[in-house]
Amino acid sequence: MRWLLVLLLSISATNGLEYIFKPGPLIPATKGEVWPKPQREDKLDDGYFSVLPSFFRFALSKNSSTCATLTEALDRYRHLIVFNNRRVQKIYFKVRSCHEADANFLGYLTSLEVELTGKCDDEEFPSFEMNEEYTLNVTSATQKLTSSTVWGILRGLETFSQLIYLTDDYSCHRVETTQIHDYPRFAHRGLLLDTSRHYHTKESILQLLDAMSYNKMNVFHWHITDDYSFPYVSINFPELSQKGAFHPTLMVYDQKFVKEVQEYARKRGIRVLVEFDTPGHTLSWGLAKPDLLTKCVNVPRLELGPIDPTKNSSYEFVFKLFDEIKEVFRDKYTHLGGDEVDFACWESNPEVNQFMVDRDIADYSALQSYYIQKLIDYVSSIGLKSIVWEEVFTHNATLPETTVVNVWKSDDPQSVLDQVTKAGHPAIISSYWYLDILQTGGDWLKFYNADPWDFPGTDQQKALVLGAEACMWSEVVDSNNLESRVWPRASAAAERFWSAQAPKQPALLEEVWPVASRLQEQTCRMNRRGINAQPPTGPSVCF
Ligand code: CP6
Repeated sequence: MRWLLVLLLSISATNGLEYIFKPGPLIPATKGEVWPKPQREDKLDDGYFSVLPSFFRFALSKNSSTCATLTEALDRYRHLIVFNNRRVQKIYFKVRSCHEADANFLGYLTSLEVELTGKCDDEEFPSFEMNEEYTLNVTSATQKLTSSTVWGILRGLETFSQLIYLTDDYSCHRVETTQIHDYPRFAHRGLLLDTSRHYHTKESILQLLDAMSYNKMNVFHWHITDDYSFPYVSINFPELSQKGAFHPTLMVYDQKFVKEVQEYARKRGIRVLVEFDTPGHTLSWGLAKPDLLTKCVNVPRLELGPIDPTKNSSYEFVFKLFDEIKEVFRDKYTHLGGDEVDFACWESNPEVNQFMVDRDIADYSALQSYYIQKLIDYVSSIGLKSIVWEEVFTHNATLPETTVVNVWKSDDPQSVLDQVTKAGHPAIISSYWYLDILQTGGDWLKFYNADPWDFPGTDQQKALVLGAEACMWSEVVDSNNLESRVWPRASAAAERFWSAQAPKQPALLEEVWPVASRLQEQTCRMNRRGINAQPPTGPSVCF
């Protein structure tokens, strides 16, 4: 067997980490290390506490505000601390034996004090402006988590839960003394899920949100419709999903579920950013509304194209849909799409061409801009902020400066980011984190080493980068393989989006090894919590 492994590994040893990690030691898991790495973590000494998970509780400070979001989070994390540690432990047989004899043993940690200094409002949804900063002290003097917002408390609870580890003989849980002051590097740390190419079950979407919170990601970018299906059950236009979903009742997201997703996400400090992509990627809309789409004239294999930008009825329809989106989805931002508009159909249609002549629209890019400008103006008039894919910018639409541009193409993201931010637009960058593009073991390192600030630009331009997203386009992914495709590869991106920029990106084995070991532990941790994350790097074992 072993020679077979050596043979396979030497055949595939061409690039990436499979070259570095030739057969040798297993990838170790460094326990009690936090992923993503906190901005500031100081270990003052070698002291540690023992924890008996079943006896541990959170204690709200007497000065603390409280609300259901907070108390439910405390319950959730207490549950995780108790139950995610139930794999291989002798604790049930050795409950009273974690009293260590060595000088670093500080006693049992039976509770963590939690203090929310600001207000807590269960009606409030997380927003782009939310503050996620927290302080966590576990020292002989204080054991306390403090934040001015409930969002900061959520992040701090995640960190605290990760600090608890099981000793190598599987007998006792410990927390080492530590002082953490933490906050994100980028406010927008997204994960895009495409629910049109394949249907993703409700359970797997909620599970995805759980795993996002384990990695401190805070934006669920829901690419809810596309050419292949329209699973959103619209209030104003129920026929869209009746005709456009893969199944009219089983493979849809009804209003109840859309509410549930947003509530589930809110409780975890995650925003739901919905994308109804137009004018391209809308073939599934045409199943219920054929008149909405441009008729292609003698184009081989194409009968309908993008939304017809020449008809008033198109705008009336799309505006009415966005009226509904504004009511149903609670985030201030909405993603308007605007990517990959195929011009073949517009080119073929004489009425479209006449429309352009009449209005002095010089080319099809300008026609696309004509459409999207109208949409941006409308959406802004009803109080929503717009995010668009990069073509909307590169095709020279006249955009309000506040329009956020989502850079996604991989040919030259650095120069596009430079142009977008030079023009004063906020930007989100997705180009480097395509989870659907799969290499063999260790391809997380390319996700880890790509950086949103890696473009030539002034500090002022860099400040316009709101954050970044990892993208799960679902051409070959459904609920059967979603989790293992996303995790832990998206965890690599999550650390890049949250943590401070390292002075040097790891490349050599000795630089990569500590990161790989921490990611190994994050993977094992997700496994313990019921997430089917795949082994990140190479041969390993999780407990
Ligand atoms: N679907 C939609 C896609 C992509 C985009 N939009 C896409 C294309 C190529 C790559 C990655 C993603 N599958 N609607 C572009 C934003 Cl490499």
